[in-house]
Amino acid sequence: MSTQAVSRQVSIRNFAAELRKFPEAAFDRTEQIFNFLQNTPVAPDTLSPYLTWDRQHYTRNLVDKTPLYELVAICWEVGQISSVHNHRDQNCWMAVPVGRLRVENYRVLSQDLDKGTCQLKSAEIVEMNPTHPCAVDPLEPVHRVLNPREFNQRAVSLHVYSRPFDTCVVYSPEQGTCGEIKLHYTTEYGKKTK
Ligand code: CSS
Ligand code: FE2
Repeated sequence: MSTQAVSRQVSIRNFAAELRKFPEAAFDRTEQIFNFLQNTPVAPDTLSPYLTWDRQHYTRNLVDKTPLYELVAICWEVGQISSVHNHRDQNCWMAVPVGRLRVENYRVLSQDLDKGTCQLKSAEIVEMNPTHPCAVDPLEPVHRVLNPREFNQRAVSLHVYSRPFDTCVVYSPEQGTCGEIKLHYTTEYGKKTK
């Protein structure tokens, strides 16, 4: 029999309220917020105002934003994949209250953003699910997230990005190219973005 304590689920509202209590210093390292995610699973039924689905692309739904971080709910249809990207050398934590997701990390061997060229090498692969959140390694921050066909279910992830960011660098490991893109929200605080 498992003796592991099962953490009680909290509403996304309480999760966001608790996150707001952390001091600035907590967002400069990964450990404290990672522990918070690990100990504070979000009840899936409370996420409904933030869930939007699009067959063409995963959706990005803003839940909360402060000068220190943004909290974004991302909805993944079966088979959807993010580009290979970085987080602007900032911190990112992810929890997966619904379904499972795979994170594939890459090592950047070289990068020249002005020329738009790069060399990437595949690194670790980790799975996230309701009991396994993850923190992006600040030393190896390039990755993609995917909801593989074989998982055969929709997934929802919660992302804490510190600081808030609206651009990132995307990479094509096969072609050895990279470039900056702008990020958009599908909904903000439960309402469609204009
Ligand atoms: N960083 C991607 C999602 S995968 S972590 C995004 O915000 O769109
Ligand atoms: Fe990411």
